[in-house]
Amino acid sequence: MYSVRMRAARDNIHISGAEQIVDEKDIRITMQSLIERALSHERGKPDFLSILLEEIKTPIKYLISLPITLLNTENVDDGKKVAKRVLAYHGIPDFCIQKAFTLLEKGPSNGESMRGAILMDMGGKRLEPDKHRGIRASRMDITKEAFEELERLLAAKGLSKYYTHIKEALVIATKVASVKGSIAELCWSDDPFYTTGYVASKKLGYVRIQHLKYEGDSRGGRVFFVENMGIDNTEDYIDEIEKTPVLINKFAGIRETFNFAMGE
Ligand code: WAQ
Ligand code: MG
Repeated sequence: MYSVRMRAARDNIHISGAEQIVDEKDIRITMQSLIERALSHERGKPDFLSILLEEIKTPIKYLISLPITLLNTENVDDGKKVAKRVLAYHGIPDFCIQKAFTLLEKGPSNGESMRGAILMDMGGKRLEPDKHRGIRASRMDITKEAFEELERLLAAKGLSKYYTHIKEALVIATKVASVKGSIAELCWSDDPFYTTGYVASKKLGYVRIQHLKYEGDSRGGRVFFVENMGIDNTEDYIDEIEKTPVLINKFAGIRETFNFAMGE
């Protein structure tokens, strides 16, 4: 199988990135669709586009997706409050949560988006070696069968419009949650009109939260909250997030809760 990865930027500012794991026969069509995406992104036209093909030579790790929980919040205030409570439920200190929100709200790379994620330990320390690039979860995808199941259940909830965003976010969140050292992930999009985000973890699954930012805001990002770790373990952690190939071959389903019990 092959890993196909795309990223696009303008003036060295991240516009979009996406990737798939495909059979040899699907290489061309996959590259074409990724190029099309890069050239028609709502964040703007790239002046740099990279597309990369690599045969996967290490064993693929197969995972069941995190289950999705839908939280319907009223507005941004409400959405952020809920996201903070879900993070706090994991034992993440308040000052770390606050720092993560401030970073994403301001644009984590000098007011702009990073290509990858912030890595934050429980002392609030940022562990990513390059604070402009961040840590990029990579070499992962979902099988056709699992995706069809996801599609079917999303359609039943009236969420068909959001297939692509949800699929890709669920794939990243599932991979990140599976890596030893991960506590939880916070994410909202840098696409100006995509205001839904999530908190995800092994413990609670993928908690989808509407309204994590205002429409028109092109600041967003990801924070991977991790246990405190030494330099060697940080290197191993980053290596696994970025390099171990992962395929999700089963979708774990969707739950709907309005009254999320968070142990208060
Ligand atoms: N690994 C690490 N960080 C990444 C990756 C990756 N593979 N891809 C993107 N990021 C970071 C980067 O800083 C982006 O600026 C930021 O995340 C947002 O990326 O409806 O669309 O692709 O349930 O804009 C979540 C909600 C949508 C989906 C997330 O993120 C839903 C989204 P985007
Ligand atoms: Mg984006």
